[in-house]
Amino acid sequence: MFEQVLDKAGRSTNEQERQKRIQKVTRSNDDDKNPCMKEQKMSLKCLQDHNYDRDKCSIYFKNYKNCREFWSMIMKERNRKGISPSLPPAEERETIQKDYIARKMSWVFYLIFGIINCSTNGEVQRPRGVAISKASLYQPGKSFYCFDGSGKIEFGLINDDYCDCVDGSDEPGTSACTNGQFHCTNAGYKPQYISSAWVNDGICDCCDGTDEYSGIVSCENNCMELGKELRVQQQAAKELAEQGYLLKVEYSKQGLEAKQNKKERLTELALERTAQETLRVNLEAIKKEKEYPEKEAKDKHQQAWEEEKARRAAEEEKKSALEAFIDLDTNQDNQVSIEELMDRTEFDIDSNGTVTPDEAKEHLEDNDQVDFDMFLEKIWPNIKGIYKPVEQEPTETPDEGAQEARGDEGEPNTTPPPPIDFPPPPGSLKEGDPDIADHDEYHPDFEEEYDGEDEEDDLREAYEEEEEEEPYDEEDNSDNKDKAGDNDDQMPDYDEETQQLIDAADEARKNYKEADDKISDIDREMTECNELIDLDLGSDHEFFPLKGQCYEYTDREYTYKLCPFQKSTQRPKNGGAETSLGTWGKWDGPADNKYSVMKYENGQGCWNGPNRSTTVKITCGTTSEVFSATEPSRCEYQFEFRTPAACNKQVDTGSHYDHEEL
Ligand code: MAN
Repeated sequence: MFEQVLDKAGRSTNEQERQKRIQKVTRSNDDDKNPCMKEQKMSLKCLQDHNYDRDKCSIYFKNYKNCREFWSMIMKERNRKGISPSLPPAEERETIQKDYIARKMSWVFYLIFGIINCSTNGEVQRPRGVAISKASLYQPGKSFYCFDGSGKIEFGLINDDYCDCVDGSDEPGTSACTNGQFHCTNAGYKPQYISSAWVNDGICDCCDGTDEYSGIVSCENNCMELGKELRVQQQAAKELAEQGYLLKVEYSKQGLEAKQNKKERLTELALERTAQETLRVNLEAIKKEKEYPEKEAKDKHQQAWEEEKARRAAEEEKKSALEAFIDLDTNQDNQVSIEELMDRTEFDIDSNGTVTPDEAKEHLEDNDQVDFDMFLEKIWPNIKGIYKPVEQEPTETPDEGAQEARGDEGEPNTTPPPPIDFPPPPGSLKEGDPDIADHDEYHPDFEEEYDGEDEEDDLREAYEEEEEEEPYDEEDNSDNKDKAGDNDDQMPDYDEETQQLIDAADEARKNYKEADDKISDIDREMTECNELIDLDLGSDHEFFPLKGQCYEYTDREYTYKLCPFQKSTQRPKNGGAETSLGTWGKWDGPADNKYSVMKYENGQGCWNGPNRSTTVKITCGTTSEVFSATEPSRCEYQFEFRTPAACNKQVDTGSHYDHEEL
């Protein structure tokens, strides 16, 4: 401490003045009157040792000066209080020093007494620019060894303004070496090393001014002011850290509880899953059991429907044939003949405008005439593609009179097709069941129905009735009536028993699905639990409350967002899409401060560059917030984030600042 305000002015005094001062000092050799006797003697000894080169002893001078200032202050205080004598007797001085320290409890004063004690013990002997931690390497009267081993010189050559050591260690207090280091004690503020090349360069680098002792510039010692400012800041930081730390403790508690809860929940879920798995297996078996008869019944229903569709198609075919037959049978003798076909231009094979007998006969498969049965079987399939029905005048439809006129013989019977009546579900009818007979009539043979009933009128009536026929039994299929009316190709509803089987299978499927879904929910929750348990939320889980939160920071161009343990993003301030700046990667702080840096990786690709990534530097704060976001290198972002989670109990206020002089 004492060497911090080196007496620069003293360096310029001439030898005569210096001797006078030494004599004056020497006169004050009464221990009782001079409380700084020891400090004085040490200064004198130093001067003698260094051939009265006071530069080499400035620290002793300062030590002595500080000592005197202290006792002068004590004397003034005692005077004020009316204590006599104002200078305490020698035997009381040590107690007074200690009391003073106890009263003030200021590290500054502690520092002073530390130096005094050191000085008293005669331990402080070091050349200018040397930190006390290195003082032992500079032993007066002994050779000095360059730190890098590049040489050995006499003690007197230290700070002689000539660079002897390659590493500059012999010239800490001069600018002779460009690579040496000058130590500013900066008492009251932070000690500091500066390049020894800056010594006496006319610029005050150390706040105590010790780097400028040549006199070319006079440096103020503003260490105390700086220190005061620093201590105010430190105190504020300390208080903030203390508040933050209280929150951190709470955060840790929450984190610990959350993890513990998740562990317990995991155990519960594992048990639940086992039970649910058993249930699922049982329900799966029931489902299969119900689905088998369901499938059988549905297949049969489907098959019956296919058959019904085929029957309908055949009926349609017959209906069209009948229509054509009646149309072509112009003489209404229930035969279509060569002559009748000759009147129809569509049968003109060679398109010469005339249907020859041969052409007509060819269409009649070499017959002169055919009845309806043959027409349906042999002729219609070949001519239906070319046949063109004659537009009927909307006159009277074939009536009873016509029927009479035609007579009864040879006219096909056109009993309308029966309504569709689907069979009961497969397996539900047994031999002898009265319904079986009906069931057997399910696909009535069209031809059978016409056997022996060849009246043409019947044929025509049947045709007309057929047009009006509803395809389903109105009572039994009322629901389907509309559907069938709208779309004859739609499969009818299942019969009751099949429907019951379907309902039972549906129920079994529903139960199975519920159990299966429950297991999926359990698995999802177990994954979440494990993720939280495995997530490194700090040494005491203190970062837990940050999970699930997002923090934004807006600069001139972008709004940045940090969602801890999830992602970081960027979006243009004036609107636009969000860009991923990375997803949670890892803690990336140094080994001794792992939780001071977060890394978010693999963000959106940067054109011609890397995938975007974010480094988050974390410091202590009483609230959690991003307070800076920059892009130091293209697509590599840096956020500064403060949070109580980063506050520590042991706050480094920086007040010690390695003042080795202590
Ligand atoms: C966008 C932003 C910037 C980034 C460029 C790179 O404009 O994501 O931060 O530097 O893309 O092209």
